[in-house]
Amino acid sequence: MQTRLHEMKESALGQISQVTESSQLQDLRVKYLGKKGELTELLRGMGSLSPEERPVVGQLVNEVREALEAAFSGKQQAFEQAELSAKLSSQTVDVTLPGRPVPAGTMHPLSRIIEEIEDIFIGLGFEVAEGPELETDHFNFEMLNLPKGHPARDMQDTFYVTDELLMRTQTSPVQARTMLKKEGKTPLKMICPGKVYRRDDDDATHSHQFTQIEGLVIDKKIGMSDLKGTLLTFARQMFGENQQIRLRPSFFPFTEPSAEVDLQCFNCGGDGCRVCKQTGWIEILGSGMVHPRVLEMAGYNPEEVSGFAFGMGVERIAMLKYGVEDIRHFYTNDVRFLRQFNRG
Ligand code: 2U9
Repeated sequence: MQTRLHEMKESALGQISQVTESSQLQDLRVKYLGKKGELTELLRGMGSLSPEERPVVGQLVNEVREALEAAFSGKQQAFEQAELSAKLSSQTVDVTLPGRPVPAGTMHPLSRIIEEIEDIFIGLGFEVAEGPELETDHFNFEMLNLPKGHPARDMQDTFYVTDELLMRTQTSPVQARTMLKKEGKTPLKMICPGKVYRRDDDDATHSHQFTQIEGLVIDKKIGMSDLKGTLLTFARQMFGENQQIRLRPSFFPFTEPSAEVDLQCFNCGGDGCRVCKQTGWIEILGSGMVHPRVLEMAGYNPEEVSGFAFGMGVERIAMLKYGVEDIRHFYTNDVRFLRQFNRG
């Protein structure tokens, strides 16, 4: 039996050293060490040995098993090492190859205009504030002197979510919230940019969702002259140093008096053309002195302080500045349109 064990060991080690594939190695392992393998079969024959022989043969069986296990795992490791080396050499990275260009995105024209307008007003000492797009009826309407039943808050114009919640129709509720937070303190100089929503049919100049920037100044002795000076400075920084503006009487429930602000036509210089519809002037924003009721509701004393406010549609400003003829270009993300705003 001992001779057979020695022979088996020699033959197995010889075969293991000859193996060239991992699957052959697996077959050999089954052949010698498997449940029905040769070594296991030999062990079964141990019952016929004498008590003196048994421990000697038992030890020899263990030695043979260990020798075979070591040979199998040595060979297995060699296979794995060879496989890894082959993989590494086939996947070598050529660091001298030129990189693939990653196309950079461009800033959206509306974001650019918002930043430009913000920069102008920050330069004049204004702060920038933002607020929720889903608003309460109270902040969107009541606080702005638009009581229930007022024609300007017609159901047709507003996306209601519940009886009390709606998509804001203007950014003014942000100003109302800020005024309450300031608890009547002055000065207050702020602008708020953001999305607003109105029930409207979309066409070349209307969109059910658009971007507004509104501004508000409250302090002692604020007058129409402050309003005009501020908006003239804005118009000149935005559209060019020699621009002229004019104020036209208007009406808004939250300002009294109210004025629409026109810019002298930059296309014809005021002579009248297609751009200004032959009037020489182009409307760019709405404005007015904050209504005493609005000041009062938001915690300011209209006997002691006064303020002016204004509002503009960012898309309208962008369309005028860049000569865009359809507001829908801003929302459809055609890269041929968007790329034109980031040259150089
Ligand atoms: C408070 C008080 C007053 C904001 C104002 C306008 C005039 C205005 C329109 C311009 C084009 C809206 O985007 S648009 O359709 N806005 O004409 N907005 S005064 O007045 C306020 C705001 C907040 C507390």
